[in-house]
Amino acid sequence: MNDRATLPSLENSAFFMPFSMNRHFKKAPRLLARAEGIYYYTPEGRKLIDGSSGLWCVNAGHCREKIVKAVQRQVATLDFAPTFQMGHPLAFEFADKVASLAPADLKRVFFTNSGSESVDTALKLALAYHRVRGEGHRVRLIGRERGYHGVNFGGTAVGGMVSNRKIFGALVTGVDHIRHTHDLEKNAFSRGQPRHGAELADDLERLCALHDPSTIAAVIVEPVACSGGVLVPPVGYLEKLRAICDKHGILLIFDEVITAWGRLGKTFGAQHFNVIPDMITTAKGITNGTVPMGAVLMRERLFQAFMTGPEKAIEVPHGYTYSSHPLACAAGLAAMQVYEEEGLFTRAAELSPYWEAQAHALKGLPNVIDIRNIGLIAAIELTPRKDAPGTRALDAHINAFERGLYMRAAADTLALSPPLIITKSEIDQLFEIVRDVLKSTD
Ligand code: PXG
Repeated sequence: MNDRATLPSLENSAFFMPFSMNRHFKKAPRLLARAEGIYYYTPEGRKLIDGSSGLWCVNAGHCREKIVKAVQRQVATLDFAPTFQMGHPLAFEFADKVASLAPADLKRVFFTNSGSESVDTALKLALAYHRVRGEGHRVRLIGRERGYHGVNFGGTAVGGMVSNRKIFGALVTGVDHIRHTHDLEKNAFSRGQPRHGAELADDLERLCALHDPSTIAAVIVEPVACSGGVLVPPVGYLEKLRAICDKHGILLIFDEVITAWGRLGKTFGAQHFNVIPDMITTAKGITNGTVPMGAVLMRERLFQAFMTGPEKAIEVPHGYTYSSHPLACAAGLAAMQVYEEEGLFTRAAELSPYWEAQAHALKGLPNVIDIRNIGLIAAIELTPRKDAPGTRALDAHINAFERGLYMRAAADTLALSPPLIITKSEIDQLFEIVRDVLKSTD
């Protein structure tokens, strides 16, 4: 086992790290060398609880044998196969598997390689759907403040986290945003869905009045806005959004890159909230994070709208070289098997009251101004330091790493979302570390 002294300095490394404080990190790196179950191990062999499922993706825990073996077998059998005018059986099998788990008639599946690609795919499909039906005037895309939809152009544009947008210019035209749902005054320390704020969905009516609803193609929201600070939708809010979209012929897209695959105790967040969108974007847990993959699920009428022209014409000129990559399909099929055999989505639902109780027991610790939770997600919002917003949560993240816990920080909110295989005693250990971290981060 390497120890820290023998590791080379990373200060001049060529690696331009994504979404990272490159210079700060490289001076004192936090490296992970190995993983198993709910644990990461550092190069020095120190064990950490993975409190964030990697980046909200390793829902069945790390290095699961079934998934590892499936990928190993696949890479030695069919390493790559095109799916432009060609195919390989696993792509069809996996699409059918995903469709079989989807709500209502969201039974058609377009594969991508990430959440960002899923989002941009869904936005393009929304525009194209209206266009092929003779409603090419529907060109506007509506996102929500504090939303996160990945980093491609469309997703950045409909995204609503200012810090992720402002240095990238004008992005995409014809985009607007409804208000976010965060309301500390009315909803602080809510357990599960907050009671106040369903009426915030009416902000979509404001944009319909402003732009004329016949110019709006789609609204995209995360059922739970995770990267923006774990903003759980108020009771009745998603239902209202659905009703307003229906009234005006606007497509509703749920970005379920995080909320799918058991995170809320069901396959999809749409099933948890019992609100059916027209498209679902997903990624991450679709392969348990093992191989990059994403997908867009759409309702039958959307798919059929494209299946109209001559058979010897490409229906939608869109797709990626690696759409339905054989390794991703193999990993995805194996991941679904693990999820099902171990009943992990039900397990998450059953654990969530315990998870909620342990999270809310942190109330009263220094600087804690809100605790939010849903499914196996919890967030702890801290008072920002005067003139240095975000640094308190960053320090807590580093402090936690030193104490044996990996957890994400977004602005001044700490976000926890462990693998769904976590046990009650491991939940206790996790929150014990969070407690120590909060007590020792000033
Ligand atoms: N949509 C949503 C809702 C997401 O959460 C993406 C799209 C983009 O997915 P890709 O696979 O392109 O990264 C995401 C990604 C965090 C964190 O800790 C969240 C994400 C990614 C990395 C970190 O909040 N979400």
